[in-house]
Amino acid sequence: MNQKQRDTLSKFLSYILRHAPESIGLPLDRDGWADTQALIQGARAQGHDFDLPTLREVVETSDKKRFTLSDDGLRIRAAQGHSTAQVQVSHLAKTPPALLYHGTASRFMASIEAQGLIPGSRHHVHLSEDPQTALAVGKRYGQPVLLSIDTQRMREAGFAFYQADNGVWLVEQVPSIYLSTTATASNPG
Ligand code: HQG
Repeated sequence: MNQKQRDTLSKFLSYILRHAPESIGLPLDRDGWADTQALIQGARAQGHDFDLPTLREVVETSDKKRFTLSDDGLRIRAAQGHSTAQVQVSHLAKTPPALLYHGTASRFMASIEAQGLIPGSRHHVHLSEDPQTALAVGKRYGQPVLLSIDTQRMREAGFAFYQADNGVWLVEQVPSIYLSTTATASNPG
């Protein structure tokens, strides 16, 4: 399988395991797990033909470790990014580094200053330990803006942080008082 084929399958898996499992009749449990054979069969019925070794290859080569396979290969889930109401992953609350980052686009900033960061259609706001990763996420939507989040003050105010299998940090929302704009090469502050 070449990189382009892996990307196509990865996008399909993100769609199914985060957003629309019902589109192939696939049940997910509350923690997001699907039966791998049911996934393979449901996908095949919709014209997406792959086997377990191929699935394993996509999981292992995913740049953001988007998916987790159980050790026995029987179950698979998306690490984070869900919007489907079938899933409510019980992530463990964990103490994050003092600063986390969120990348967004300049056109969203007026709204973010007014409302803070809100999850949109997903279940959480996604934060990164790494400013470069956050900036790359922001670039998907336009002129990128890097925001840093004062997690210590948020924790003092009672906000819980969670970490997904792949290291992405999750929080329900970030009120704007905890946000600051960080200067970058493309955004000199
Ligand atoms: C913005 C990628 C207006 C927010 C990454 C973002 C991530 C607001 C967009 C994962 C707002 C939501 C998620 C407000 C937030 N007003 N806009 N009040 N609050 N926004 O895609 O964080 O490649 O749902 O800044 O690694 O961009 O898909 O979230 O621009 O972990 O595996 O609303 O996607 O992973 O967009 O990205 P998204 P995101 P994958």
